[in-house]
Amino acid sequence: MKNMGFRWYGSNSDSISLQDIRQIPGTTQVVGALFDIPVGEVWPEDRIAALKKEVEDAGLKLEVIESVNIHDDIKIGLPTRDKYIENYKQTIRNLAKYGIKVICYNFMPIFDWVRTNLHFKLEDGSTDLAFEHRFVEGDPEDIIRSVQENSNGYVLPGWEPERLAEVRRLFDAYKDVDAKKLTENFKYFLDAIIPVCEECDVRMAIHPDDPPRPLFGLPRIYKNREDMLTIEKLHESRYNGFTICTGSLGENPNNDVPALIREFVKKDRVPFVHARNIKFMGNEGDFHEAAHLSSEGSLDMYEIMKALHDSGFDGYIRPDHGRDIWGENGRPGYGLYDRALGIAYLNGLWEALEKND
Ligand code: CS2
Ligand code: MN
Repeated sequence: MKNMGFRWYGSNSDSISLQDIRQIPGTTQVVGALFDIPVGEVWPEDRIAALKKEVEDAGLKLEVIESVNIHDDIKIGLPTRDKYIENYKQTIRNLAKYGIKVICYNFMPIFDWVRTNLHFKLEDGSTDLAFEHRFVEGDPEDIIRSVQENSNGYVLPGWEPERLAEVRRLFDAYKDVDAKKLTENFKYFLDAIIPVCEECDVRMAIHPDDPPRPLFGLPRIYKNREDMLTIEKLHESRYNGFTICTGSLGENPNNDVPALIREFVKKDRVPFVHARNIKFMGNEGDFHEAAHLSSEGSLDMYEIMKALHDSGFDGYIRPDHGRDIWGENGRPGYGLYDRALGIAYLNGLWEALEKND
């Protein structure tokens, strides 16, 4: 696929080098970010320029940013949101100057993704991330502690220690924010930034809630097709787009991921795709992540790639999380080997689909 990418955390905080990425066949894009800029602040031009140069010097491209995170004051709807929205607009303008085409972000309160085990052991001895609902019935601080203690010393995206240290204050701040209020605050944000995106030709791609269900009493607004229909109408523009994360949406067995792809790619609302497989355990929506191959999980990755192919998808795609295999002990979910295998497989499916045309 022409815009196959690989998420990278930067030379200071990733054990994987740009050269490693360059050596994965058929990989042209680095999906990057400035992870050390505190959420809400403007991303400085010189830092964006330096990241872009580093990536390009390695023979790769930087056209997708994941993520420019949204300050909680915007999601809560506090008066201070306007300042953070202005900063966000400036970050969009700065990124546009350096050729960024897509910004992946999410609108989840407090937490980004949630897993209850970062080293879930599979039969073959590999490990991956898992979610079992029985572990999220208690205190959210237990989950935070367990994620932090099990991340091999790496900071995981969305789980920055400074932010989570004030989790009690955040829960309090969200107490009057239900799904309706969160949606209104989302519209306020989109109405402000999408005109800037149109001007600068940068497409926003919201990531689904992961897992796609309310957690700890916090609302979730991108869980399924209905939510997608609501979001696209909040601000009608191809710049108000979706990241279709096959794993996150697929974690709800009622979501028909290929059908969602067909519907929203045709409407030109999908600039970015995360391709990942998961395997259900039991009947309560518990799952562990799986190798990308269809036979290893519950999602049909061929049908997913076929849906992309048939609907003329020409956006950016990356494998999402991978397992830890072959003795690798990296940032959980973000090791080199299994994600590279994922790319080889996805590119193989794509070649077959193209040749069958
Ligand atoms: C990613 C998220 O690691 C992951 O699960 O998919 O951290 C993702 O970057 C955000 O939700 C998008 O902002
Ligand atoms: Mn994802």
